[in-house]
Amino acid sequence: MDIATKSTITKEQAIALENKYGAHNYHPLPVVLTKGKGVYLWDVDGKKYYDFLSAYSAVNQGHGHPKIVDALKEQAERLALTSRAFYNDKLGEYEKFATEYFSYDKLLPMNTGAEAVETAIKLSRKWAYEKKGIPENQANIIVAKGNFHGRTTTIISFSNDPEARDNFGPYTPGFTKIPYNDLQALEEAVKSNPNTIGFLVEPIQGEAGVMVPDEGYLKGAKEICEKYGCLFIADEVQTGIARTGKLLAVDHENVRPDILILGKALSGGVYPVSAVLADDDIMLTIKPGQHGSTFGGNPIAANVAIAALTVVKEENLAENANKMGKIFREEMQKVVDSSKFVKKVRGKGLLNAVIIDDTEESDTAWNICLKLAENGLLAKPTHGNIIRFAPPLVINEDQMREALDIIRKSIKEYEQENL
Ligand code: IF1
Repeated sequence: MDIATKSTITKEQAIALENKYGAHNYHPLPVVLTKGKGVYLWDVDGKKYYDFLSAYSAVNQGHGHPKIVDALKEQAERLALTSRAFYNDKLGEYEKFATEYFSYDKLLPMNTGAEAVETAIKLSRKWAYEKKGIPENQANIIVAKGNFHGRTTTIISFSNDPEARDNFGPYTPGFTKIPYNDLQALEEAVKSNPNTIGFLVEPIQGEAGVMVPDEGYLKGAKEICEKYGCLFIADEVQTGIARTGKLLAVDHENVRPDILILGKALSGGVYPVSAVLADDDIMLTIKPGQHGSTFGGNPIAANVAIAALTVVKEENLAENANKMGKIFREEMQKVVDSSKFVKKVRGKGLLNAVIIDDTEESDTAWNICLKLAENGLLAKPTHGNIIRFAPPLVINEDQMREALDIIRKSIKEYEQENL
């Protein structure tokens, strides 16, 4: 099957167009992609790559999955959007499907991850004022340093990344930052402020460099929340939908969040679909007219999400992520042991990072990613010395071993050129 068809414009033209007419809010690797299938991407020159980013874990089910694409096409042709001013015949079906799938009473549909995080913040505040009796405008949410929850003004207000935050103030109050992976800090923060209403956390911090917390952290955090009557709010936008080897990353510790935030791979990446899940006691505090979105819960999103979640179960993606992730870390650990240069591999399932022995400000990770691209594998640095490796979860063992060959070869070449 020759999937790569010639693009109508060249790589240089495509990059020049973006540069001239697009805002400069990204610095992409100089690769111009035109096609994707499964774990592969093709650029405009027909060069084939392993996709080891998966659109930041949105494409867990692989590019162009026929079931998901069909769900998109069929629904687009039948009915795309009604707004929530009227009922549609797909949303309820999806809500039933997804709430049974994740075991919650209710689902609130949105589109992007940031919107879902915003929704969770609003929902927890509403609950806190109306059920917990917090005095007006005093609700406080605890977050972890190094967090990444999106790009809206409220969300960047509690980021500590200067890039994400600086010169975008004034900032939204009502958040307290504590160190990640520190239960004592969490308990002290909760105890010291009686207006604490919840703890918003990524089960593995993505942007921070795939920071996997100690075993027991999530369970401990949930217990502290329970003890003090505040909500455990899990942002599984990146870690959810089988990425870490379980359906949800919190499943590794059998923790059930009070509020669950999903996005990205909830649609398999073909359409922006996000959601907040919670039980009635919390969810029903938001009444008609108090929150919503033109596109949230549209029939395409609903149909696509059902298909995307079905694929995750049918193809045992969590189990495969677990197996393939083990092979990845085992093989990369050998590289770590034999290289002066590669310091560490860490991660869970197919959300992994390799740390290069260099400073955060260096361009080493970037240069290795250029080398990887040259050799046919796409990955993206996070910080100057960390490379994230997160292929679609449909990757098989032969593909994983071939990808590892490319990674080993690229690191070796880079070392030889730079030692
Ligand atoms: C970009 C990182 C990944 C997220 C979590 C919410 C959102 C995200 C845990 C918001 C989004 C993205 C967005 C992307 C970069 C990226 C990212 F490098 F910043 F950390 F995935 F690893 N919660 N993550 O990771 O979801 O509104 O984007 O749909 O370009 O900003 P969104």
